[in-house]
Amino acid sequence: MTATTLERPARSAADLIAREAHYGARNYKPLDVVLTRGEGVYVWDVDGKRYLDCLSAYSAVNQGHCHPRIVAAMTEQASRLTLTSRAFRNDQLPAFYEELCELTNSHMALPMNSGAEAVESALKTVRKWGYEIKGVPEGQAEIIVCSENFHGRTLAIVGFSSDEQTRGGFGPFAPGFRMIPFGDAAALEAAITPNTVGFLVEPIQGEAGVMIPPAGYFTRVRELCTQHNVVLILDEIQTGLGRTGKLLAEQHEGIEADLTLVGKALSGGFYPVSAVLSNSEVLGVLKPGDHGSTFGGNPLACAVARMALKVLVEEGMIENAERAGARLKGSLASIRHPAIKEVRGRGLMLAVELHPEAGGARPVCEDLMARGFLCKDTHDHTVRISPPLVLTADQADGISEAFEAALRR
Ligand code: IF1
Repeated sequence: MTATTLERPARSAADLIAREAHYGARNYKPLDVVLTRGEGVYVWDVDGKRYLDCLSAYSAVNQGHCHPRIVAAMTEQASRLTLTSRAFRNDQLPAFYEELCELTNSHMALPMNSGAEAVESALKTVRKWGYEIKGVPEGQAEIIVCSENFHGRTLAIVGFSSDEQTRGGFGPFAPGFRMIPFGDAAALEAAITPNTVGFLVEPIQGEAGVMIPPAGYFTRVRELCTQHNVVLILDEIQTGLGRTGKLLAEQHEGIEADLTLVGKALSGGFYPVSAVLSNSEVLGVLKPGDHGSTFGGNPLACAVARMALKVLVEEGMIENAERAGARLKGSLASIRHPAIKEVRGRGLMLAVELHPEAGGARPVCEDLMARGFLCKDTHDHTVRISPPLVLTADQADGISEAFEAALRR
């Protein structure tokens, strides 16, 4: 560090924003709020103003910001052992496997870091399963995905996105993917061929605007996948770990996926931790050397994730998501305002869609920010509301009151 850097005084929000704009890649356009501290549902900006976080880092902070028990687990493990690589064993990984598999009713788990890596890992695994177990001819495996999906930012994943900005300019892309409409079981049936190895789908499409499929869709999807020997891969990276009021969103549908992907809240937002959960023998096709990651399954990640799962369950956060979510959805739905087109969602994964004439979701988010509530717009007209799962009834009421006031302005 140079002397001038050391001598720099504390910076204002405007100055921090300017430096970020100068040195950082410009792949985001965040709200102009510079956060420096968090606790539970609240975050504070550099000027000391408090906000209720209605995004939870896209559901990574389900347990609330800086949960003290996760802080303790992380700092304790950080001063003991952080990384061994998988060339050697560590004493946290077995407990992480055991606790994660028992909680989610899985046979096996594959630890990774980001959500996109978990998705990539599942895609690799189902292809290998297809060749070795299903008997698909080499190089012919097909994976079915849904339009309006969001599964991450890697090349294979953006290659099967239907969003022009997500995929545009990044080709050429990997072959072997077919796209069908979300929520349409007949389209799935029509798209399955003898070479179909997997169907990758979100239980509720998040980025698409919190889109809930028709009742019975997943029952039929499960039947079709079983009937045609297709691996059902549910991306629960956003919907999983309590967000919708159940541990996994599949429980609302009464089904079990073959592969379930979790990430985000698996660490309570402390650290990138993801996993592929296997409820069949699909993960069994991976042999030593087939797949891996320097950081996947590291002892720091495992210690953090173990505590993140423990507090989620022990502190009743999943039940609270159901309870507080029902209250918040009810109060949002009771707002009588012509701008509101629809209030939808499950648990604390909620969205308010505005009519196109209402002037867009971003101005509403900016007004909410001024009132001390941080929300994120999506697809121009939808405001997503997904606060941490420790939200109280009063805080839920505060969100809908602020939302109504923002609309009335
Ligand atoms: C960004 C969205 C949310 C995900 C599902 C996998 C991943 C994600 C269902 C990849 C990630 C994030 C990424 C974040 C924005 C965000 C997002 F608006 F883009 F769609 F949450 F709704 N599957 N979603 O939602 O996980 O590799 O990021 O750990 O800025 O790209 P990751």
